[in-house]
Amino acid sequence: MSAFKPLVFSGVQPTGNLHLGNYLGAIKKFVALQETSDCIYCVVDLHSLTAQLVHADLQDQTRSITAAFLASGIDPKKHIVFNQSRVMQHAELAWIFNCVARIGWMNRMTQFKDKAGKDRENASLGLLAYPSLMAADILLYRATHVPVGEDQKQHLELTRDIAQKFNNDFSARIAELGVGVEIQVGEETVNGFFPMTEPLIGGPAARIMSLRDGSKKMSKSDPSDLSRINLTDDADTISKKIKKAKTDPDALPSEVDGLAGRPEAENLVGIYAGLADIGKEAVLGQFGGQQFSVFKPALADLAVDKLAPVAAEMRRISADHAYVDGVLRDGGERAGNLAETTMKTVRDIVGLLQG
Ligand code: AQP
Repeated sequence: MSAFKPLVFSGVQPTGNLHLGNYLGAIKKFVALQETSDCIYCVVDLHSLTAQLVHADLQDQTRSITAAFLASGIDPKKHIVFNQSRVMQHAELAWIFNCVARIGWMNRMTQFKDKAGKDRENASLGLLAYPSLMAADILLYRATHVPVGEDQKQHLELTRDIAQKFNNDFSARIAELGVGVEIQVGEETVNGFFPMTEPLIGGPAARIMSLRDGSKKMSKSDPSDLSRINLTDDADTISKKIKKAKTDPDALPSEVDGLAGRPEAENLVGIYAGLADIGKEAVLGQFGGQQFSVFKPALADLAVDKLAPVAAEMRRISADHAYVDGVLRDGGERAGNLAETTMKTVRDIVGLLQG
């Protein structure tokens, strides 16, 4: 009996231009984790169908997210980069998890409530079952760690609930087949097939907010383009958006506590910290007591400095369809082999006839 092998998995939807929130909250962490762990990074194209079923540029958006991964420094040879729909086992395991998870669990998800709005009865079944597919993405590789932004915390908790219920419901069969691993669940040690995956959330940029409203997260679907910095924005656009970002009239405080109740100021300080790889304290150590007329140009320069090389590399890689498609094909084959190994055992555990 051995502990689960450490493995990182995460995904990004091809639903539009990537923004600074996606970059700082997720992709920068993906890049850093490559140094210490085996990583699988996925463009979750099946998930994107929950937002928009008829999608003329899905293929190009899939290539563009892949290009963002590669331009940011993800190494597709040492790790795995692929698009979800190439590995059909994601949908197969999601179906089994649909039968494990409870409708009440899905109904409680804040992302479902936000995205379905008032007319929940008219939302797609896919939108409701989104977290079940996400659990399948992660558990298909028995991933132990998932770097995500704070908005995904609840979905990660649900992934653990699904893993735990599967492990419980099939505990006798898992023991009979001898495919379990000892897992610590609270005080208890249980013998399970799926790990209790840990979310990796944190740092100053775990939740980047809209530049127009410090109470709303920066999002691809915000109708105002001024609310976000897209990875593809040019230097002038980045500077203009930061100049127009909502702030309050006071100078920056010298201590992090002084940001309480000042969401827009806190957001801009968090963005600076995330881009510069320092803490908010260090940013305030440098800019405490200064007005936004001083801080905003410094933030704009830093953002241009950090994002322009990524944007240029993204444009170069996106244009090379043969290269991007080759990376996804190769990653899909490697992911598919790992996925099939898991699914053979899952089918045995559930009792499906195969072979
Ligand atoms: N504002 C954010 N701050 C920090 N992290 C964020 N993420 C998203 N927004 C922020 C993280 O980016 C990763 C990929 O996100 P996604 O595209 O798969 O899903 P999403 O959360 O639906 O992204 P958007 O841009 O906010 O899209 P819409 O507008 O559709 O809601 C995830 O790790 C996410 O946490």
